[in-house]
Amino acid sequence: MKFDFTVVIPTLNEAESIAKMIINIDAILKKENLNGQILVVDDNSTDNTIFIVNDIKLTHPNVNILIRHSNHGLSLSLIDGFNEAGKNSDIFIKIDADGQHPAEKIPELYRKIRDGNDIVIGSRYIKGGGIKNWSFMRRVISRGATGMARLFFPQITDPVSGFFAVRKDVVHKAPLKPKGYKILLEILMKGNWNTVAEIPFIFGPRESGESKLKRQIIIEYLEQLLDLLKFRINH
Ligand SMILES: Nc1nc2c(ncn2[C@@H]2O[C@H](COP(=O)(O)OP(=O)(O)OP(=O)(O)O)[C@@H](O)[C@H]2O)c(=O)[nH]1
Ligand SMILES: [Mg+2]
Repeated sequence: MKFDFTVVIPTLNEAESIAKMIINIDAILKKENLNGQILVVDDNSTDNTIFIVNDIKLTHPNVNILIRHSNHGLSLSLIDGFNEAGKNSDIFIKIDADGQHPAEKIPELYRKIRDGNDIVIGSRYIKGGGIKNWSFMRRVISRGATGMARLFFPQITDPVSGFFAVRKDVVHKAPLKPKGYKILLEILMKGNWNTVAEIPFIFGPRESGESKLKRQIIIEYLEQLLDLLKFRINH
């Protein structure tokens, strides 16, 4: 079956929120009459995530799960997820499982791609966007991370957002590096795109479950920036 787009949700032990997330997205798609599928890309969670998604799958033919047994990691999961999604759709929308990204904005992300944009980014830093309930320290780190990425893309306010839509052609064959957390930055740097748009969103607090954000991720991010700098110099 062919779908107009795939909503890709990476998961690692998100049993507390995944059912709510899928049901909410599915309801939005139905309400807006959109022919989208939902693909969970799970890194072999040790909680009930897989069981819960498989259960929903029984009654929702547009819901699927890809379970990864090796080479765990967020970016690698998304690359695999895009490959899987590309088998029956040409537009991918990435959203987190923990309720921090507003699923109500999925139709707008999709429509803006359909209007001709190659990438549409949910931005925390344009008018109407923002961040809720973050500690001072996390705001500072996030601002720093975003500021460094903006040196590469001054026209984009949130090049490290985790909430975005992209055309298959942009990522297909792009030499994306599987390391790190910031896949959008890789896509912007190495993907095959011409037009990008941003829409505002409020990054809410994690609704439940545990954060996977570790200190290691900051080091990986700096490595990623260095790699992208080399890439930019060589291309
Ligand atoms: N498949 C897969 N998913 C992951 C991995 N790490 C994180 N995720 C998922 O990626 C999304 C983002 O991870 P979070 O831990 O929420 O990161 P964050 O939003 O920056 O941090 P918090 O604000 O603390 O939630 C969530 O849906 C996670 O379940 C991973 O290694 N593999
Ligand atoms: Mg989160």
